[in-house]
Amino acid sequence: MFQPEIILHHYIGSPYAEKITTALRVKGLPWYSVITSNMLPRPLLEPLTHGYRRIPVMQIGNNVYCDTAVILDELERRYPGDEAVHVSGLSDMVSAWVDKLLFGNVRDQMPWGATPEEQKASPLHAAFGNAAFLSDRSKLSGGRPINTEAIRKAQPFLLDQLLSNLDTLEQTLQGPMETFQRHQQSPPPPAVRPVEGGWVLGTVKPSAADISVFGKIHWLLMTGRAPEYVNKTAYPHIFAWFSQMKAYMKIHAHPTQDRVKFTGEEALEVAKAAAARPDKGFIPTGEKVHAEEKRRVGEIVTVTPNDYGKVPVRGEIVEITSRRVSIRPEPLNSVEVVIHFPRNGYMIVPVQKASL
Ligand SMILES: N[C@@H](CCC(=O)N[C@@H](CS)C(=O)NCC(=O)O)C(=O)O
Repeated sequence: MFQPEIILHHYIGSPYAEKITTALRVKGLPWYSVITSNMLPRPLLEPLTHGYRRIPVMQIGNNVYCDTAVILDELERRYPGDEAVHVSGLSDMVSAWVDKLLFGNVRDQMPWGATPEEQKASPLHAAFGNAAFLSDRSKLSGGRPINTEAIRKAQPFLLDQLLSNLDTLEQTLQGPMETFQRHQQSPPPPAVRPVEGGWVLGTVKPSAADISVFGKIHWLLMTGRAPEYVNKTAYPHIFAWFSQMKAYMKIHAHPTQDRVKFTGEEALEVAKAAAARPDKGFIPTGEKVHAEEKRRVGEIVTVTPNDYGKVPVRGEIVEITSRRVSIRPEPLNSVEVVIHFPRNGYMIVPVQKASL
């Protein structure tokens, strides 16, 4: 059987991982799925990520892609397809709104501190009631203990912010959905480009904007509390769009190699084999770098997320472009990798060569 190139390290219930599984299904790509723990430690992932602790992580050979932004970019670069998933800068702007605002709104409505009785409802409830998971998430966001009682008390008030952003989404989808429904009733003449679906940016096929929004709405619906405030009556266009996304993925997902199970050990073997190739498994993209760029290939740096999970990853720059930085760390357990990060949201700081 043909072996998928893409390996996704993820766990079920991660809204960011859901963004990538959605992208793979929209694009109909075959992929291996390595299920990780939903908290640290992840000993089999560490030789690939060198301290970067967030999920998902995509691996192709010994190239390791950290953060959904660079993962989506790389999927589009390697597997462009007939309709770009990216729609100029607009889909990036929508994704930023989703990841910063909508993500926070939905996270605030999670079943924080679920009681043993509530934990029976779903794996999501079990995680949010698990003391070890809560302590892991407190470390992720800087070490302050998470006061689940205070969050639960604030939830009704935080909900107003979620609803306000869902209203924005509903309004955004109204135009594209109505155009789609009109075209279904009376199709446009063949000379006019067909409108297949009413997607967030009014595109013919789902764009990165749809892919980003889908993960967070799916996460929200997993809480099970959603019907109280998110339902078809209040948000008809969001619900119609959500069903349409699910139907689209059902039709377009790779028919036989969607989510082929793989182990962490097998993934490490793939990385080692790729590093043994003459090009050491890495070919630069050759893409543009900003004219004012200060960092250079060959420099030793640390790359650290700006927001949370701020663990620096140290290595030598092998490529730097306007959108990504790629570094080669000192191998861990003899696994030579190149790690790619997006520029946006990550700080690149030079370190003394002598101290590497
Ligand atoms: N900006 C990152 C955020 C990823 C993120 O926050 N992932 C969550 C899971 S949904 C996470 O890693 N939580 C901590 C962990 O799993 O260790 C991305 O787009 O990939």
